[in-house]
Amino acid sequence: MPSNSLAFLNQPVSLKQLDLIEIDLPQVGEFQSAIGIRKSRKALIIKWTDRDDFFGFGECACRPDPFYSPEFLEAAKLAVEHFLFPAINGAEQYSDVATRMEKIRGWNFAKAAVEAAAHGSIRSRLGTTIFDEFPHSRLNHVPVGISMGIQPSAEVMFQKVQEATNEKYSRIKFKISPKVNPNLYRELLQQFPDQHFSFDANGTFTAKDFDQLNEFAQLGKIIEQPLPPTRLDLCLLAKAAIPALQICLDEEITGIGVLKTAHSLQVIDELNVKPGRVGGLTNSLEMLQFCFENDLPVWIGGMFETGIGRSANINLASFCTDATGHDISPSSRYFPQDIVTDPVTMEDGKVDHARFGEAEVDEAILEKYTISKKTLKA
Ligand code: OSB
Ligand code: MG
Repeated sequence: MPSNSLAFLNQPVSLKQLDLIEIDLPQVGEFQSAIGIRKSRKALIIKWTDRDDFFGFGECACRPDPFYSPEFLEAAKLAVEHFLFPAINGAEQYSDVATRMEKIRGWNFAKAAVEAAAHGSIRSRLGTTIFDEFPHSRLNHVPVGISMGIQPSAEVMFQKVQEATNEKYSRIKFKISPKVNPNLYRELLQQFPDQHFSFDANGTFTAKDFDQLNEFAQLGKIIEQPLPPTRLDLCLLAKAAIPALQICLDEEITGIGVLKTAHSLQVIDELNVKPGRVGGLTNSLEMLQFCFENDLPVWIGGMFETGIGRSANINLASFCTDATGHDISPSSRYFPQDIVTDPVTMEDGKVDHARFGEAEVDEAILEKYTISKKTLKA
């Protein structure tokens, strides 16, 4: 695996202290999916300070509840304090950070935050990143897709689609569940023949919903995580029962092993990579590598990240040269105020990876939204 042999993995690291900074960032509006309604963005920001006072930040992007993944924010804080911090304390090179965390099962979002913070401390010391070494071509301008929450009426939805199309979003993803009427979309899709559409069910369809799932599949668009995670058996049944079904996996794919399994079972047509869900930057690059080698379409998802997590997503997205769009909308779509000095903006439906991949935290703004802070001394 080439991403395993990147020289960056051997970069020395040292740790003076790890800060666990919990923030509560106001959102622009509410977002409704099958998972629930989200009104503000709670996140755990990890700051890694090395012995020469170079520092970097990482974002733990899991939800405050266990409705997307088992990991939730309060618990992730405990996992970092009681298990991840003791495990990484004494790491001597970048790859050690991920390797030492392997003995702790799960907690991928927390691990990704710690790894990203270590990565940031190296970036601030050397000015280089792991992305600089990944041997694939990159886009300078990354196309942006929009993830649209469940809307109160067909009229509102139509209007939102019109707005997103006017703003040049290159793909519109609708949140769905078995409670949503598939007929709502038939006309809508016809009215925007040049727009790319997809659906995201967040694992809400089960074996008894195959008729309804078939109706969505008949619309000819890919469906993200139609069935619950850890149910590749249901993906197999659904693929056999519904020939039109095209599956993008999100929640299911927590590691390279399950990705390879899903691929060999032919139940995955596309992969959504989120660095938090897969446990970090190194794991994300390994997955991109697998997708490129196997011609599996891949794009980068989102968890409503602040500018910190968003910058990692943008870097990863720049390698997905064939993707229609990624869930990396501009900061202003999510937050009245982001915690970075240069919040992400979109031009012509694209974000500039060189500019927004290098996020710097505005520590005064970070402090303004901090609700708790704990310092762990190495
Ligand atoms: O399923 O992709 C998802 C946000 C939180 C949890 C799960 C998901 C999402 C999104 C966010 O769809 C999309 C975005 O960040 O714009
Ligand atoms: Mg999803």
